[in-house]
Parts: sequence; C-alpha cells; structure tokens
Amino acid sequence: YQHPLEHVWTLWYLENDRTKHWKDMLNEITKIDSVKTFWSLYNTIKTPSELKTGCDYSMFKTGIKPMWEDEANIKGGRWLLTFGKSSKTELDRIWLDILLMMVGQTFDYSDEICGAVTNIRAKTNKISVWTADGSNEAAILEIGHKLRTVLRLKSHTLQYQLHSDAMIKANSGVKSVYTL
Ligand code: M7G
Repeated sequence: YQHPLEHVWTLWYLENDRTKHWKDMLNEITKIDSVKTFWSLYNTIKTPSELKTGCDYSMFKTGIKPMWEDEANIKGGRWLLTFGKSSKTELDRIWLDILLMMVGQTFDYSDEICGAVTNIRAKTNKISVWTADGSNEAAILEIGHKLRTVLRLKSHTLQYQLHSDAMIKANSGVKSVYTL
C-alpha cells in the first residue's frame, strides 16, 4: 500500500478565468509517489463530472508541465476520447482507469506516456492521454490499442492528434493522424 510508484506524478487543476492567460489558470495541486497518496488524493477531490464547466484535471509525470510547450510534449500528441454530457459515470470511470493504467505502468511503451488530461466543457467532455513522440507509430498504436481493450471502449472513437497541429488550429480543425 505504501509501495512507491515507478514514477512520481503531479496532479494539476485548471479553473477557467477569462481575466487570466491560459498558463496562469494552471495550478499544481500535489505530487503522488505511492499507491497510498494516490488513493488518499483521489478520495478527497471531486471526480471530473463534478467539476464546473471550463475546468481541467491533468496528471503528468513530475517534471513535465501539462502544456504543449513543455520539451517532453512539444514533439508529441494525444489520444483523444470525447464524451457526451450524459456519460458522467463513464467519464469518471475511464478517468480513474487511465490514472491507474499510468501509475501501474500498464503500457509496453510507458516511457512514451507524459500524462493525461480531462477537460470539462459545455458540450462535450474530453479525456486525452499525451505521448512524447508523435512520430513513434509503434508506441502510439500500442498505447491506443491498450486503451481500447483495457478501458473496454465500445462506441468511442480514439483519435490521435499532434500538439503541433493543436497549437496552430482551433480544436475542431485539428486533424487526426490515427483513428482507432
Ligand atoms: P483546451 O482547453 O485544450 O480545449 O484549449 P477546449 O478548446 O475544449 O477548451 C483551449 C485553449 O486553451 C486553446 O485554444 C489555447 O488557447 C489554450 N491552451 C490549451 N492547451 C492545452 C494549451 C497549451 O498546452 N499551451 C498553451 N499555450 N495554450 C493552451
């Protein structure tokens, strides 16, 4: 239970505030270095579906900021899942499962994992898993297939997008490099 994790992780929280720049809305909450600290944190905070519209949670390996510009992310991309506003329990379940997959080093290409983000938005909520290298096809596909099978995703489409595309385009205009 006190067992240390392979990596230390940091939880971040973003609360929308139109008077602030995006980077200034990001807040580092705490570090997670054991199964015990993971669960005591998880049991204390709201689940994603309980957050207000405009909020995000991010959990990244400590040292990597949950932003495209971080050197660990800049060449990478994300596997994106979208959720209708009616799938609240599913959103919460998949978010928890993804956190457990990350801290448990479930992926063959665990080194490629940077972190995960959930965005609570007016129309569709999102969960994404950020990977380090958008040209590492083998790693991207292994991570995508594992997400699909372990999370038992049935109707969901998984789309992989490069951060370099997200930086220059509005969300709807970002093309998918892979779709599963
Ligand atoms: P979002 O919160 O990822 O998704 O991006 P949303 O469109 O569903 O709300 C919203 C906006 O936040 C972007 O258009 C950027 O202006 C800003 N933003 C988001 N991210 C992840 C970043 C980032 O990594 N770096 C910077 N500089 N801005 C970001």
